[in-house]
Amino acid sequence: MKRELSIQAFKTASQYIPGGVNSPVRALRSVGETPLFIQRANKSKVTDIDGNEFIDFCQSWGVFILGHSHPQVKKAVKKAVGNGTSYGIPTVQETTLAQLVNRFFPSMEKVRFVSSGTEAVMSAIRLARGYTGRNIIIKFDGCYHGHADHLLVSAGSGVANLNASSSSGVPVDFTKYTISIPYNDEAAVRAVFEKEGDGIAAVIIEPVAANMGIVLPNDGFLSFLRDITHRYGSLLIFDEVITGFRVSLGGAQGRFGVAPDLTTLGKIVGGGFPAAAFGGRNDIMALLAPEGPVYQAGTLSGNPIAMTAGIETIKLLSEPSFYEDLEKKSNDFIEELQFVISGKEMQLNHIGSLFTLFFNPNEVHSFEDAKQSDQERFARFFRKLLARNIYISPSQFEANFISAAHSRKDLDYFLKAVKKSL
Ligand code: KE4
Repeated sequence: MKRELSIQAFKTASQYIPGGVNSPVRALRSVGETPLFIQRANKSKVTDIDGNEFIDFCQSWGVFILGHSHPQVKKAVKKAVGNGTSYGIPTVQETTLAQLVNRFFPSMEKVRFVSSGTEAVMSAIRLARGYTGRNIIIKFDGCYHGHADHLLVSAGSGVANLNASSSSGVPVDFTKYTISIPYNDEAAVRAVFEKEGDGIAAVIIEPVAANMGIVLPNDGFLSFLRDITHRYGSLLIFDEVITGFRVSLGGAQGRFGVAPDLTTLGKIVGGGFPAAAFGGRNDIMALLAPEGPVYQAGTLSGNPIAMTAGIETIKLLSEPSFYEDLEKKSNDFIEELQFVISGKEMQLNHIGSLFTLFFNPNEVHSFEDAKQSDQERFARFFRKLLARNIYISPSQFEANFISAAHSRKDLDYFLKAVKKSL
């Protein structure tokens, strides 16, 4: 496979951009590869600057549930750009997208848009602390909630590949109010509440963990968190940056029937543009400036082009049978993939159109379990798939995404390539 132009581009990029990338996981260090430099993307495929085409299961980290470059989204965005791209003055598009979010996430009685998932989570946590007057935040090992200082503790995703449990450059004091405990561990949650309960501002969780690879909540775990936070007057925050509009039109809270006090959204909600959101109960959101004393702001928040992309995307997702069809296609594919990996000392964790292949003989229900996986085997597997024109998410601690644009042919080709690569 000809890769010269990407290799050259990476060398040049590395002279001007740390690690040659604008987000660490793109550097493909954990899989021992040189990053692709992408020319264009369409439907299920990305094409690099050497002209190689790949079936893409990373999908800009879960943004493109419709597939890349959907014509209806593209058309609306092109039209919107004709009117200018940012005003720093309100537009009705922001209200329209807020109404759509509220319709499908009724727990989000009020919504505020920001430009990244990190910003959404950082703001939701400040709000939870402002509302409760408490400081402690409970998170779960292996969950990743963006790169705000106080959340880089036992985090997943790219942090999982750092040798420290969190990032350097974060003063110890900044993380003293962050307690990270094992995912799915009810006893650990109970113990922390018994000890610190009335000092706990919020529990934040990825209701389906996707940043240690996919790890599902044990039956009843989410409603357990709902009950215990109610009991102690703490808030429950669902970080649905990945699961929002992914595992159902109403996200994980819609699929599992557990309503948090605050929710963060990202990826799909911006339709491929830098936009994310946080929202929740009226009485909590009322504390946000300019109404209340909790400050939060952003020059490009609610950007009209991003809002347009989000609106068009959600309109398409809310068409009847979209999720039913995607779930059916995904389940058939998962069943066949399960068969392909049987006897290979691997685990396949999945829900809806999300899946992770763990190189691990044992089941994976926590970050500790995930970290037992054989990352070297994963790296070899990644490189073999890449050589067969398949791009999966480049880390054992990430999720893969099936979109409406992945054809039966794409999925069959993937299954054959997995069989050969194993
Ligand atoms: P961003 O700031 O990267 O937009 O969102 C942070 C974030 C928050 N919450 C969850 C559940 C997330 O998954 C993320 C970001 N996801 C990673 C991929 N697992 C982004 C990829 C990257 O870091 O380049």
